[in-house]
Amino acid sequence: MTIDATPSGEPVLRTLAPLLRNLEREIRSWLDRGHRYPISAEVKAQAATLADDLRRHADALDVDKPLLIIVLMGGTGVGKSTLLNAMAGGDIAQASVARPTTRDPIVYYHDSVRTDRLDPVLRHCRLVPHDRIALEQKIIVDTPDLDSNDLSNRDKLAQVLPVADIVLYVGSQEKYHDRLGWELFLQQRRRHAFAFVLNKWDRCLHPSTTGIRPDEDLLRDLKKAGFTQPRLFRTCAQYWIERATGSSSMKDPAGEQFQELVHWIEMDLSRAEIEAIKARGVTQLLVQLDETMASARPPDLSVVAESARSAWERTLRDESKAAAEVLLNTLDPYQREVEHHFALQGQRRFHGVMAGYLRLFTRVRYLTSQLREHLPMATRSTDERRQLSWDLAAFTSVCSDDAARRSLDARIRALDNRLLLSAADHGFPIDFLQDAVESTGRMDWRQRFSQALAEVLTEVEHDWARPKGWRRVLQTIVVLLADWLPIAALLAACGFLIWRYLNMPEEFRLEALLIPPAVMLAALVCMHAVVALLLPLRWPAIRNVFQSRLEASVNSDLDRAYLPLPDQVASVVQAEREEVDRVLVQIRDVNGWLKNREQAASIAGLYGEK
Ligand SMILES: Nc1nc2c(ncn2[C@@H]2O[C@H](COP(=O)(O)OP(=O)(O)OP(=O)(O)O)[C@@H](O)[C@H]2O)c(=O)[nH]1
Ligand SMILES: [Mg+2]
Repeated sequence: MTIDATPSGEPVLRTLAPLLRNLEREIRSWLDRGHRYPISAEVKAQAATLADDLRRHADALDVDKPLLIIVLMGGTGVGKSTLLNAMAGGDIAQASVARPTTRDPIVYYHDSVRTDRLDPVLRHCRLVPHDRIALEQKIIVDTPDLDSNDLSNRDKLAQVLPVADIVLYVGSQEKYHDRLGWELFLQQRRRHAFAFVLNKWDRCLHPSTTGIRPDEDLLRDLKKAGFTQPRLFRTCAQYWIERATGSSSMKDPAGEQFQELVHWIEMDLSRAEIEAIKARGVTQLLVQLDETMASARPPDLSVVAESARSAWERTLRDESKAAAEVLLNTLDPYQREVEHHFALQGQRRFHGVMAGYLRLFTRVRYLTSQLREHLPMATRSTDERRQLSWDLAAFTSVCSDDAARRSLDARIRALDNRLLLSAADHGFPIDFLQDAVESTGRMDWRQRFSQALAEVLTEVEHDWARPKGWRRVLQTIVVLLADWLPIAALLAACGFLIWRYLNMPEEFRLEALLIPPAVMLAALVCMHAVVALLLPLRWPAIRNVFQSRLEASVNSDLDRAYLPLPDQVASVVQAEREEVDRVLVQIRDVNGWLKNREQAASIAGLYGEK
């Protein structure tokens, strides 16, 4: 990575800090928002941890000279503290045969570094300053072991690990590949740069019982873990301690590389390498963030929403048919009342004698009708029209309540399930739809059905009373005839009587006065028959019209309530998907920015390839 200083001397990496802070804000506000698409607690926790890491990296980069943090990690007794002491050339960390020895992390840093610049995690450790200029930009941290029974030691290591730029994984001849340490390494290898130390090299020189030297065995395993050219240092820390104190009882072990390790830390990890490692750390963080966000990316539901919608159309059509039938069945027992009501409405078309005759006839005919007792009537009003009307809303609400009691409520609940299952069959995840469908199912369907009944009843009545086309012409003629023919018959009969009286007075009898009303009555009866024949009013005749209208009305109600749901949910999920995409684009932009500056040659071996 070419993270060289810019001509002004300012490190390019520093410009990364605001980008990372911005990304952190994005992630946090995404986490704070409610999501329709369920995001697992694990992904949320991971995203929150990564947001913390972003902040940490941003703070670490927002300086003139970034500090490289090298963390010693390994099992108890492998010689981490001895190694730090040997590098420091003094008794910095307590090292002993007691297991475990180190209880608190020790931060070995240059005295020019302001401690308030250190990551808060490090600030709370034991701080040991030094004045070695070669380690000016480097901080070495000795940590408690990762494998003793004291679990608080592991916690302390876990707190320090996130700040590590390089993890120096220390092992010894008997402990370079213990399960706990290796698992931790595998888990952390993608988050940090790794270098390896095989300490107690003096004990490694003789092949083990397996016949393979520990360093070769370790290299082989590292290769399997993706580290093809790892930085491995074979050291004998104790030898250098003893040498410094002049009490050396050990011989110079062949192939020992402690000085190479010191040289690597002091010299090879120059400013360019430090910035490259820092940048690489950011890249690794961004890759993880990318994976985490990608796993939280909601699917595109637009296509499945479309097919769920068409499947729902069919289901709702069937359901409307069934619901209309149930509602109509509740009307059937009241057919006489409905006919009566229609008859009363129909009478309004006639005037004069015919109107009076029909009123009388209807009253007699429906004498047995239970309309008045059964149904809420508005008969208390003095207004004649209202006297004839009935309370349609109350009637339909009685019917729809009855229907709901019988089966409509259960049908709606079953409908919810059918719709959800059918959506699932078309690939629409039920979880997203369940709430919306169930709350639609909980709507006041009784009231809606009652309204549909009332509307359809009014519509049918309106059409029946005011037909269109040829039926309108027929009705006008019939009504005209019915209104005038009886009067004309009466007048004709009267005229005939007068004529007879004037011409043949001797033949006139008093009973002859009954002829005109009889003729008029006959005309009324005939016209009534014609009306009944040509403008029939029977429940079975209007039931079919009523059923198809009711079906259409219920269908449009159900469609309006349910059909938009898949699209609505899909578009909410789509908006969430776009939010995630926006964050992903930002992550990839920053990563691209870093890749463009990649050089990596001198730090390649510190990273695994998988
Ligand atoms: N033979 C040999 N012994 C060593 C070497 N380095 C360290 N030791 C010894 O190993 C023992 C443990 O060393 P420490 O430095 O305390 O080990 P540690 O890894 O810090 O252990 P914890 O603090 O418990 O995690 C000490 O008695 C050291 O003298 C070495 O290179 N060769
Ligand atoms: Mg120690």
